[in-house]
Amino acid sequence: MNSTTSSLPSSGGDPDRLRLAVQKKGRLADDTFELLRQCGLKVSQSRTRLYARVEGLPIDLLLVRDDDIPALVAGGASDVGIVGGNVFEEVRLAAGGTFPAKTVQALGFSKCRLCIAVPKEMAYDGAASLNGFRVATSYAQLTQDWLSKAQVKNAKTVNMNGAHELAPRLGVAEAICDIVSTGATLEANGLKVAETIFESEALLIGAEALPEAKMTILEALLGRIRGVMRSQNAKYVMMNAPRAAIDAIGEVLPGAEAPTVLDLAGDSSKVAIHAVCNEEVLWEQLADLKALGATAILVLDIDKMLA
Ligand code: PRT
Ligand code: ZN
Repeated sequence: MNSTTSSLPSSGGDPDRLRLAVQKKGRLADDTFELLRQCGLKVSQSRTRLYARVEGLPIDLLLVRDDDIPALVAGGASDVGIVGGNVFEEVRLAAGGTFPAKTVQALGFSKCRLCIAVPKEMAYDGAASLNGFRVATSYAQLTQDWLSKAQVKNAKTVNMNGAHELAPRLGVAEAICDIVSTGATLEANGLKVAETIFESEALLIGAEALPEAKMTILEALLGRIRGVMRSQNAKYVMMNAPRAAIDAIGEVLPGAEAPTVLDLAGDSSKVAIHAVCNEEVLWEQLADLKALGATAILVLDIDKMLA
């Protein structure tokens, strides 16, 4: 997380278009633009400018640093924004818990953990092992909050905006608190996770209240986002099966609503079963279906889904 930039755009804009603040460039940006694409929204202008128009719904994008997104939404310069839960929670805590923006929808991408890490060779034996430590981080609020809840004594945070993993070797801190994804950065720097203090994913955040026209656009956007999220997990499963096994097969199919059962031409003992499964379909479950007599089992991706 980096420090807030100086000049934020002022509020205003077209009252009939929803303003959505997104990260201009970085880890969140790619997944955010992919989500917009899957929602059928085309970003019509260059991503290097501050504003971009969206085709498909009346939405304008505000292209900014991720750290600025919570304040832009809270201050009314943007109606909604997409930001990491880690950044949103840090800013909310810094504001003392009275922050005029809320989570509208967790988006399920950019998943990561905020972790306290210590040198590998250190014998870590619970929170008390951190007593008296300096913790290098750019998440001072989340870290302090955790340290005090865990009753760690005399620990303090040292603000760093990058290269936290070097802090113990540089002698500026005994531990760090940073985002961990694969764990490769910690590993490469001789550190290990001591505590996970926050689980994060990208969030769609929004102003506490929006005018009706903008609320209508937000609901249309949310309908598409939820459709994309549902279709990412969902599979369309087809098979032929003995008529007598219909109920047993329904119990094996993960997260399936009532399956469609179709007669097969020329064989009254068998049927075709089609179902939308809302959860991952595992190889073990396919083996169970086969054991129940199912044949020609097909598992297909779903492109779009609207409930
Ligand atoms: O320029 P701007 O301020 O907009 O971007 P930024 O540099 O502040 O943020 P950026 O683009 O790096 O990350 C944006 C958001 O992505 C974060 O706030 C998190 O919500 C999320 N995210 C997901 C991550 C990671 N994964 C991640 N791995 N953010 C950072 N990391 C870094 C981490 O800081 C550490 O240096 O990756 C390293 C650890 O990764 P592993 O895989 O080695 O464990
Ligand atoms: Zn940032």
